Amino acid sequence: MGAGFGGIAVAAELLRHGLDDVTLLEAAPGPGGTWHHNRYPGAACDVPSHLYSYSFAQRASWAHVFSHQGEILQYARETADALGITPRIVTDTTVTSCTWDDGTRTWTVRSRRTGSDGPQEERVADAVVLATGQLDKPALPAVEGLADFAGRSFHSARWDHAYDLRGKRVAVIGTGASATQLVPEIAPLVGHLTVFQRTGNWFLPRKDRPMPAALDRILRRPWARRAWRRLLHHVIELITLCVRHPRTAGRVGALFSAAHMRRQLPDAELRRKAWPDYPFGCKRVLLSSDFLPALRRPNTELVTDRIVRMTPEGPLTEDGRVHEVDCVIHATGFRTHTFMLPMEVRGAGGRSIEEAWARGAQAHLGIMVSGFPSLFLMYGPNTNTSGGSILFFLEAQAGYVRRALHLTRRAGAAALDVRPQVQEAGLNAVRARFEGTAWTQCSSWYRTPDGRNVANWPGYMGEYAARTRRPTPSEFRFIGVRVR
Ligand code: N01
Repeated sequence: MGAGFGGIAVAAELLRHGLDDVTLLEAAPGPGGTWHHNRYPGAACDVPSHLYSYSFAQRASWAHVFSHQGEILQYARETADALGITPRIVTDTTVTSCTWDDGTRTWTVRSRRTGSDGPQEERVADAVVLATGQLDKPALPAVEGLADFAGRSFHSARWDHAYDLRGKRVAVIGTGASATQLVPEIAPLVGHLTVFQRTGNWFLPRKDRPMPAALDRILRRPWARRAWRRLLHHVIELITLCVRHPRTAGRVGALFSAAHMRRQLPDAELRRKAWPDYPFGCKRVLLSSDFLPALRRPNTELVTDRIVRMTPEGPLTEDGRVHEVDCVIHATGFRTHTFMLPMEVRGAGGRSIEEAWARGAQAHLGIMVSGFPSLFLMYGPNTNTSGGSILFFLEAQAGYVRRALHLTRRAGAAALDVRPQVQEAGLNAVRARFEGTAWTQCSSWYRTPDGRNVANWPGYMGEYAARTRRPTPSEFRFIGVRVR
């Protein structure tokens, strides 16, 4: 399920290893996942393109050091085409349920045309992979009276390109990674821009520039690309080093970030308002060299008073001010702890994933949930990264899925299920590894209201690759006898 980068990664891995009866069901009209949906002005990747790309489908050349949304979407499409995945993608198809049958030892996948309540289609599968992402369901701010607003409003991930922002009074709610990219783009167009910030952020420099010609020439050589990727990999792991060691490396990261922010915010009052009040790396560190300068524009105001209600004219803040605007843009992130839900997923004995996740989303290595045989998650619980490339994690997961399916074949079984004690032990290790890290020191989309981090991998990318490289037969219960 899903033909974003996760679905494409797993399909590529399976096809490459001769598991070729693969179908991808995609709710959107085309592949690309988050890069299909997020088309706000300035949408780009803050991970350098040579790392934010598959190791098995390296591009000879990228137009920018940090690619823009259009080029990344194009890359996803081109990869799916080149590897024979595109004809296997069934678009406009929303999966409503996946049900395990204890008798036939197969999954029944029900779906219907996206947006319709018409008849359901049914498919039977030996294994299912849920590659629906962590950041697919836009979240609106929990502000009373949102529907009362009389102007235009939309979410950053569902940008209304038909709405002309030129000369308008615009409010942007939120100052996360999406807002950071879109604010500098729209600020010069709009009449007035009000940016509502609940919490300040740490910033590191990121210049949006075309790929330097000399570097591009060098990187056209495969060996140079491999070396460059390796270098980027290690440089980017420094962010995780800072998060893992807030008292040492984290302090250095904070000093570096503070110097960048001070340079960009010479005005003491604006600097005070924008400054974060939590340790470096607790929330995602934002890579931008143009967001803070955009706040200094004469037509831009940063508001840090809390929004208490939405009125027909615009947001009302706690100081009693109504900020009259024509348009409200919700750059307020995603509902992140629900993963594939509201899809109905029922495993052995008819147990639902909600029951299995009554204490919060959890999965062995973020990939397998005990009691749900031959069901795999891509970008599942505890596999997000604060600094690295998600594509690196997706490739590790794709490899794990393929190896698990091969183990099943080799065992002559119909399916495999991770043992509950293996999942529990892995989860305890993951939880223990968060202790003492910056992630535990503020609230963020990574954490549940009771403070558990269900989104992030607590270590380095390399550790995750090592942990997922060899699924061992003793970790699983093999079920039934293979008949096909
Ligand atoms: O969402 P977010 P995002 N009043 O949840 C604020 C990935 N990504 O779409 O910090 C005022 O980070 C909220 O405030 P607070 C990346 O993994 C990657 O920006 O909760 N503000 C926050 O500022 C990222 O982490 C790229 O106090 C309110 C903002 O809304 C993830 O997507 C680019 C509010 C939400 O920030 C999500 O990023 C973009 C309220 N009532 C995104 N409610 C790359 O470049 C919420 N907020 C790869």
